[in-house]
Amino acid sequence: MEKTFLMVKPDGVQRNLIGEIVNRFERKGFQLVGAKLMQISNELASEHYGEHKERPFFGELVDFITSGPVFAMVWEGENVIKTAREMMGKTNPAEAAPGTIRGDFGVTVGKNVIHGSDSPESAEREINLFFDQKELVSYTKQDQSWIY
Ligand code: RTP
Ligand code: MG
Repeated sequence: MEKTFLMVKPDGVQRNLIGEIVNRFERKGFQLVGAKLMQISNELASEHYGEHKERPFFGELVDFITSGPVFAMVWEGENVIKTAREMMGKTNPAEAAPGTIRGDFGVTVGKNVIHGSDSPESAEREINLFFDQKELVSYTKQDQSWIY
């Protein structure tokens, strides 16, 4: 089953949006297979955002993503990579549609609440960068007749 890497950025954690964001993906029907609150090192940030290292905002991006804890997650489901990107909205919250996470909670492009992998290749790379295989728990939903 397809997996993606999603991360509540430091602004989202500071603004108490972890629950809101987890809730949206759970209610959509995706399955959480790994999650942790963590502090990103400079090395990990530079590796994660390596594709942007020549861009003028790279320094700011690394400073911001290492400025406080993030909530790193792996989610599983059919077409989850693309659908999660759609649920996040456009990179610049000013252009993100209402109803999307960035459209509902973001204001500026530098602090846009959430990260999500943008392709199958980046999903695999980012999952392996942030998680050990043993931290991921894939499971089948059980017969729920015992839950009331
Ligand atoms: P992300 O990687 O964080 O999920 O965001 P994204 O794919 O939607 O956007 P991307 O092009 O990968 O940019 C990575 C992050 O860099 C910041 N950014 N700042 N100042 C600027 O013009 C600018 N442009 C991009 C954003 O925080 C973006 O999420
Ligand atoms: Mg990106």
